[in-house]
Amino acid sequence: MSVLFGRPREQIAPGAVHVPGWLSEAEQRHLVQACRDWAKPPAGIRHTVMPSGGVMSVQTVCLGWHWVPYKYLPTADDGAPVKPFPDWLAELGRRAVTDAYAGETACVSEHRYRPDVALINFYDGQAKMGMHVDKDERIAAPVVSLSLGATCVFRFGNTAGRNRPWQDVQLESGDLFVFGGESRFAYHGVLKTLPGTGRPEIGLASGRLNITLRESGLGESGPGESGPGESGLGGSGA
Ligand code: MD3
Ligand code: FE
Repeated sequence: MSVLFGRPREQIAPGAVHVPGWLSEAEQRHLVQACRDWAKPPAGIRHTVMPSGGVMSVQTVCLGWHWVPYKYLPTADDGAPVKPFPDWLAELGRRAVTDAYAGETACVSEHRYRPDVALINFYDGQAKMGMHVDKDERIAAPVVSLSLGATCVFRFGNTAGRNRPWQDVQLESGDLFVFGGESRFAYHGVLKTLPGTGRPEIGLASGRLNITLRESGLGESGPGESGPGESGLGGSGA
């Protein structure tokens, strides 16, 4: 019954798979509580400042590595070490990739997904994210996106540029989206969140959280033991 009326699992482009309602309500509650803990200082949630001096309307907290445009750092803006990326979150990411690509041999079926960075974005009623490509990771592993709370209008574009063609997709609380293969370096953005779609039952009466899981390609041991300075890849090399 529910499959007739619910939103079906859909591949919107090669490697870009939307799985509506992937997270149970209990999993969503657990993730919202975890995000509240991660948001606390030190190395807490903040508005990212762009090189232009512009300030993103979204608020972001990072796990594993700290993202600033356009690189990953071992410490946050306040100088504190980035919070660790927990094993249970990596396991959730692996399950997400396996489920999204179930029945398909392409992309990453043989590959053992090992995310080491999470970017957690909070959208208030006004926040949005312009069209962009995520290319600060050094490997092309998929990005896993988990949506919590208010519904948003997500725009998935193309790899050639920030203009048409694009597809607008509503992302609701509990939805999974995996972006791999040909879709990994496509332009995308968030146009708006929809008023009145908060989810008090998961602890998010207003606003939207999006968790993205990524593989940085910066090395196995994380910033604590082997930061960008030792990888031979980061910094100016001077
Ligand atoms: C497609 N976040 O954090 S999630 C981001 O809802 C970001 O907060 C949006 O774009 C959000 O960079 C969209 C969906 C998403 C995330 C990463 C992608 C789509 C992607 C990377 C490559 C292609
Ligand atoms: Fe993105």
